[in-house]
Amino acid sequence: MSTLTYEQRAKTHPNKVASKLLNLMAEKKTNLSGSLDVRTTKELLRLADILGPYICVLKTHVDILDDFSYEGTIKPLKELAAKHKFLIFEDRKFADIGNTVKLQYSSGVYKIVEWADITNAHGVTGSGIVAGLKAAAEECTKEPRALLMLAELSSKGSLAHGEYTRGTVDIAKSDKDFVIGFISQKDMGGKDEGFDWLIMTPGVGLDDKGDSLGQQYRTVDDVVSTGSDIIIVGRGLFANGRDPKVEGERYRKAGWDAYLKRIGK
Ligand code: S5P
Repeated sequence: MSTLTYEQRAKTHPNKVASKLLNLMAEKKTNLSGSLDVRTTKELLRLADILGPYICVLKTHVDILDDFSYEGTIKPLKELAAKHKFLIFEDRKFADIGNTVKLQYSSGVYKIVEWADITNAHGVTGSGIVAGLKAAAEECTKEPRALLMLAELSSKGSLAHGEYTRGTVDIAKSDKDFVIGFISQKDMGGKDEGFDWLIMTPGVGLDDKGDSLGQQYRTVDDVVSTGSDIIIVGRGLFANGRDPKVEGERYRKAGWDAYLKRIGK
């Protein structure tokens, strides 16, 4: 697990999205990613504007929105990203052969490659998935793009452990520039081979242990102490009448304090 500061890591990271992200984390003093699984663009933009000052990454599932459009949803979201300085991560969880994910990433209703700084993929189909997504990123946009591999999952009974996780880490090694890290619950190593993977961890909650559909929550201190660089928090920030402004600052501070502890400051 990295004990370097985010600024130090920004200087040497081979991927432009990752170094931009590490720099803005240091500048805003936040390693919090807000996961906004809501059904309307209005609610997405409302929460993005309130949580913007506290987050480094806004994680979307645009296929949940009833009223998605590029003009109505993405354009104003991009404006908020510029205003508050956060990156956009579409949690698409690609899981098909290279040629299919290349099309899924670049075409259809969502055209994710055109607007999401970061997306993610499962390793189940093999390393062609990385090559396919990278081909779309190179052919369809001039903007830098980055990929996270799903190495472990937070949900009860997940099959992503042991050999599967190790195989996914091997797939990540196939592209040092495009794959910037993992969705996982802990550090995935790689330092001795020259990789500086970012670990982004969902299933984080300070008030609940889980939900009725298999989600499991760990505390901020717990996940950061096992290697998480960025904590992903969804319902902990805005569900059950929670005040997103209050919870945004609470999780930001908890994440930042845990990071300072890890780097020994
Ligand atoms: O292992 C995982 C991976 C992901 S990306 N577990 C997860 O929960 N996620 C996502 O993180 C999930 O799709 C959801 O968008 C978010 C967690 O939301 P919360 O409301 O439970 O914090």
